[in-house]
Amino acid sequence: MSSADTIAAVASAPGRGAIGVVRLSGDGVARIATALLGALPSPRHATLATFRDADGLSLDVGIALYFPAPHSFTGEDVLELQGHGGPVVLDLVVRRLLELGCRAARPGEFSQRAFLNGKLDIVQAEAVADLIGAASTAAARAAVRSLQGEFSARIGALQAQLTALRVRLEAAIDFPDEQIDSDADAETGASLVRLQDEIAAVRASAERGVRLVEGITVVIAGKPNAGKSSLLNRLAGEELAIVTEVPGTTRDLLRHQVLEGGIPLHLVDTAGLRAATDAIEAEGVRRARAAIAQADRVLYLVDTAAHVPLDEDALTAELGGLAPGVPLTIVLNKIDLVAGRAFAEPGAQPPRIALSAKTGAGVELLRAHLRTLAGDFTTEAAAPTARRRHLAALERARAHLEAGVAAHLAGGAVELVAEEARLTQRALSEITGEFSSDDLLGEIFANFCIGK
Ligand SMILES: Nc1nc2c(ncn2[C@@H]2O[C@H](COP(=O)(O)OP(=O)(O)OP(=O)(O)O)[C@@H](O)[C@H]2O)c(=O)[nH]1
Ligand SMILES: [Mg+2]
Repeated sequence: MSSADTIAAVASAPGRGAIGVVRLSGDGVARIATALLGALPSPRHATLATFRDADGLSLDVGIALYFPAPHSFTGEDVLELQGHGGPVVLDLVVRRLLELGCRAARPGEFSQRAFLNGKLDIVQAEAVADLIGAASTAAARAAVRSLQGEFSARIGALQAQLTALRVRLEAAIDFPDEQIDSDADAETGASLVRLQDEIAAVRASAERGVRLVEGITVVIAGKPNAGKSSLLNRLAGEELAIVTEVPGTTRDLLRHQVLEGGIPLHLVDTAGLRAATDAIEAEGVRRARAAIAQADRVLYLVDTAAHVPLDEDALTAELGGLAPGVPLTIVLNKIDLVAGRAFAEPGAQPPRIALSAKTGAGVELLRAHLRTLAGDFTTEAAAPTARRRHLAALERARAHLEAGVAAHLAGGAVELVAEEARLTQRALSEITGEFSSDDLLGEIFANFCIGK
């Protein structure tokens, strides 16, 4: 497939650099290359060339690489120019290319063309963006795995099983006179159950993949003065939040990101939970509760010095006031004031850690705990990256399959089971892009860098 529009963009990062890369793709590449360089470079050979303007004056001297279709990133004719990496010189080259009939590429347009020409599926194209945006080595490794097609292959395997199932079901619909024997029926049931398990496994892996890219949100909560802001500052390694002995110091959410074990941790300091004394504090407490409800983990701080001995019943009652089901870790703070020792009981329900945000004693135990929590999502060394979009599609696939299983178990019409199998397959094909609306595609590629 070729494209009438020839697109051009700077592919290297903005700013000054040793080398700047300009990329072109489309039908006009051969003509434009000849005009710019005086001759068409031989395919796939690095050719030293002078890039010239309309009057034949030199704009730059660099390397030209010509990749004729279909053996290129986009599948179209591609020219890559490696010149000097100054913003002005790169701009001159791009302007000359526009003069010669190129159009400025939109963000992600090269990748979009690669997708349209069957060079990449959507998951792989997204992995390209994830690799470029990776905030940690773990995320970068996972993105490469997706790029190499690992995630796509798992979806492909599910699709193949669904196709086989649908062929069997359609045959039963087409030849209704042939009595469906109980063997075939049992086989359909077994396939459905197997598919359910496998979709659940892919979903769990995708969930870890999303965590790896997005990180986990850790909300620091507790009563006023428990030492929440002190703990945030300690974990961040800088004095971000105001700390005073006045209860109710923090009123707003304060966010800071740290990397722990290669996973981004989004720390959120919150206003102390109590019956607020004024409208500002009331809003702060409302925001704190909202943050708690959405947290991947809540560190619930208790001022041990103010509770000697610790009243377990009171603590249980306090925790009962939080949103139900929030994953909690109890942090017993200010152990320096009670001459207590730092300890960690990660196996307790909920886990407990005693520390001092002020002296730093025990903070390493908390860090280790957080690393383990983040790792819970990512321990599977082979997890490829994934996105929320994929999770949503897997969820739709799961729901349709479940409906299919229910119809099958209820002895319902084969047509019903077949229809749900078709919808399951359709939801899965949205992931790799065989069945995606143009709007969705546009949205995905619009989030890419220009030149990618
Ligand atoms: N001795 C001791 N004091 C601490 C410790 N952690 C915090 N504090 C003190 O406790 C007081 C309250 O600390 P903050 O960090 O502001 O507490 P907070 O939970 O953010 O309080 P609010 O924002 O008002 O809800 C300050 O005077 C801190 O210096 C600790 O581990 N040991
Ligand atoms: Mg505070």
